[in-house]
Amino acid sequence: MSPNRFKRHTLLGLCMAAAALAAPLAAQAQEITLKAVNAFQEGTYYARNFERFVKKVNDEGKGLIQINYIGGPKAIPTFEQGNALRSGVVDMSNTTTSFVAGIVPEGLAINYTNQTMAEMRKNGAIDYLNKIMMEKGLYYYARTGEGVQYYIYSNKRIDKADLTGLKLRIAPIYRDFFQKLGANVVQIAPGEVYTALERGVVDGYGWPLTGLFDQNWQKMTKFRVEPGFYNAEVSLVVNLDVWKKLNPKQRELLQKHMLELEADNTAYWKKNSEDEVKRQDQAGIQVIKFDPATAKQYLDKAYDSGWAGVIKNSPEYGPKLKQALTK
Ligand code: 173
Repeated sequence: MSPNRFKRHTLLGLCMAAAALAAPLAAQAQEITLKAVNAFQEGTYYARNFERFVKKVNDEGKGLIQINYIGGPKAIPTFEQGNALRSGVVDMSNTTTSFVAGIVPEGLAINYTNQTMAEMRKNGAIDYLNKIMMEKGLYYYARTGEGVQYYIYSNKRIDKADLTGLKLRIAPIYRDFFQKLGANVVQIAPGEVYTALERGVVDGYGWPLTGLFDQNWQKMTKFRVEPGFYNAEVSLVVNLDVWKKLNPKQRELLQKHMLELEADNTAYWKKNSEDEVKRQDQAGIQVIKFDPATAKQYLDKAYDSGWAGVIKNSPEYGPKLKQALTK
């Protein structure tokens, strides 16, 4: 063998060996694992859609994308998950725009609109919200729930749109409205509401129509105030760097699941709400129904104060969001 041929052989061999070594590495690089956390306790109503999603993605996404679900608020407290996402401690959170309002107050806007998620995808509102979220290092990936309203639940009888003297549990979504009604408000994560009611820290709470029973709140609840207000929202939010890093195949899979989630949402929540109304009734939760004039006053306050809050917190984007979402 000439020295040259020897060299060539050796080189070829080395290249082949390197390729053999690199192959499994390349295959691994195709699969990404997203570390995910849940702002709701595992197994509870607003956790379940997400938990089904994790299972489906993990089944279909082998070799492409896997979700490592590290748990609920015990892993990271509900109101700290936004910062954990932003700093990359976790890659995805099943949360709400309400829980990440400390970072993106503009997100509350999608609760204060009557537009559906499908409409907001179409008319560019979600793209606009994402432009704002991306400036904060977050990406609004998918809505995991819509189609029910929020209510005031109380242990004290309420007969007018004035809650002076009442102590109410809030999340950011309700703050301005309940304060406008004269209530004292305390922000409490869902996992601590039961104890707060038990100890009399609060007389009641804001919450969507569904999801009381898995946390046993019916035992601590006497009244639900009608009408409901706003449009409840639960969503999957992703760390922006991670979102950008996904390759086209990984995105395609997530896109498919986003569409599935958002297509199923409304029907699923609607069906559950009918059952929930009966169940709350059977559990002895009485409905306080405002007369039409009081209801109007109550709802006007809800929307006016909600939007005023968005605009106060975001003079730049707030007015544009209001204009786009209250058409
Ligand atoms: O905690 C809340 O009341 C809240 O903001 C919320 C939003 C969506 C679903 C459940 C709770």
